[in-house]
Amino acid sequence: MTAVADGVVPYPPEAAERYRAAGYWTGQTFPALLDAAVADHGARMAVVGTGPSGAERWTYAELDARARGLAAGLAEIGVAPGDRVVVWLPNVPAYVETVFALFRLGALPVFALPAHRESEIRYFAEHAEAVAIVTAGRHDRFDHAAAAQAIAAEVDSVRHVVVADAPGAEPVAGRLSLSSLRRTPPDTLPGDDADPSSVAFLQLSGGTTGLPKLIPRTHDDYLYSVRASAEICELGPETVYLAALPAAHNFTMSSPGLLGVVHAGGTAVLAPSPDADTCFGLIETERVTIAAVVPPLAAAWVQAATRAAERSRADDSRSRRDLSSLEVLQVGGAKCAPELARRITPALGARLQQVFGMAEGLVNYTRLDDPDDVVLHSQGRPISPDDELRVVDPDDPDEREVAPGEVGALLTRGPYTIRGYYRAEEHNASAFTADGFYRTGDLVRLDPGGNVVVSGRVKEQINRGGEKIAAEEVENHLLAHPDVVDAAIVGVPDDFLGERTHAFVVAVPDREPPGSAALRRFVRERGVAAYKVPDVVEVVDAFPATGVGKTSRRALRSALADHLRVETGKES
Ligand code: OOB
Repeated sequence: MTAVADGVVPYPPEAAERYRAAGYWTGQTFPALLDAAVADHGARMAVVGTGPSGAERWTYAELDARARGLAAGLAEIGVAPGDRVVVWLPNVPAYVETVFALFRLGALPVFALPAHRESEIRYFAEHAEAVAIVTAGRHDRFDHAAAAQAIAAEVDSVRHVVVADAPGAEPVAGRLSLSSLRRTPPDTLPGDDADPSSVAFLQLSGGTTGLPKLIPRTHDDYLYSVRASAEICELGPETVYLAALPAAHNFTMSSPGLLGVVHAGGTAVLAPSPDADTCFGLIETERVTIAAVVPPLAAAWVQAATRAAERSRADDSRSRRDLSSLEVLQVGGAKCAPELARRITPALGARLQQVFGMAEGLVNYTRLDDPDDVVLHSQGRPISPDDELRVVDPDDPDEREVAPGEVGALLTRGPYTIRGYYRAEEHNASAFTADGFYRTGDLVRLDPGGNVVVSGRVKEQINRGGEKIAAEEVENHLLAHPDVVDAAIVGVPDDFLGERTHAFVVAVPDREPPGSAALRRFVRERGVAAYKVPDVVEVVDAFPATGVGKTSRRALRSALADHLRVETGKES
């Protein structure tokens, strides 16, 4: 198996030196992060959530004992330092335990989302040469464990499927139960002396091309962003953070997220579902102080709180959830419209913080003491004084910067932004500049205070309520259908999601064209995350000519989007 470092573009030595000298990279590792929390806050509550055997509450000392015990069990079945392990779990306490167990072992989590399906997980396992998949049993009406077993049978490197189940559950052939792997916690484990400049895990990118990319993050770079985020968001031991979005997403993990909470010695509450009912209940009972959501979820929470307020005015006997502990609601992952932003504090009583980040690195926050205008109309400013942001003319081959305040494509480089995707030499050549700036694909302008205002994107990706869809990936799935000769996906403005997907398909001539429902089913049955299944599939005779000679996919998609706007009269 290839060592992970082989596929990683390292930070240039002089940049690394500068980031160390500036005090950003401190040499802290993930095991050391947990050690510090245990030393300073061992008896405080670390994780609250619902697992397969019901409610769980673990202090830092308990979390650590579990993680060490599981690390020992994983070592026993042959998971070794440097090995990659796909973590495909919903928001359950075992997620936190597994991630820290892998860190303790010096093994690298490969983070997958619960919504991912066989097609994505198989690719992550293959590309990372994972030795194991840790997953749940049935969740969200889908048998994750059975899918993981099918993948293990196909992918040579995958030797184990570990399922987070209730202790004492019936054993199933071909699976290991996570609870049966727990051993007496040993005192030392290989990850305890991990090299802080080495890669700690592989995170996922939404992707713009056929396949999602893996993002290698080091202990040094990632933990700098975690500590600095915790400070910007004013986390402390009294913080109670609600993880409403998937725990493995970069926002939930580190902005400041679950890891920021560990750094601060606070409590992380894992919501089994993001809906307002579940989350409002948890906010009330756990006295949650901060939560992170994507814009459509913020809108759903605002609506639910507003309705509850109206009901309680009409009928005093109806009980209304007490959300008064909630100080901050972070909104990010997709653009938060000012109209939505304005409704948040009146409805939920919490301050709004906008977060514009990316798994590749750069994260921007509006600060908690920013004036309303900044909080409502911008996506904030970078974490670090050494985050370099260049706003360039997207049509200029020399990528010259636009005039201050003008809209352009955002390029960035800094102490926690990667220099390349994992094992993706060809893609890296276009995704990064020669001097190491990441081409984010976002169109932005900077206001006079240095705050970023996101206005659109140049990348070929659809942002469906924070869930990222690479147009090409879905087109390839449609093209696999025997009756399809061409396919193009465009984003259509949507009041709730920001964007939804519309697929145009050209069918094989002289045959009954496949119906829209059949094509959607076809994509779903290829085992992709449900959010990637096109919302609408439209079969057309031919694609419009784009007038650019050799058809560029981008020109084609934009022509189709224009055609849709004319048809529906809807402006983007
Ligand atoms: C977060 O990370 P990813 O990797 O899922 O997606 C990154 C992309 C950005 O390049 C941008 O296109 C979009 O998501 N985005 C936003 C946004 N936040 C992210 N677009 C407009 N406004 C925003 N506030 O989505 C992510 C990672 C860490 C923290 C927060 C979000």
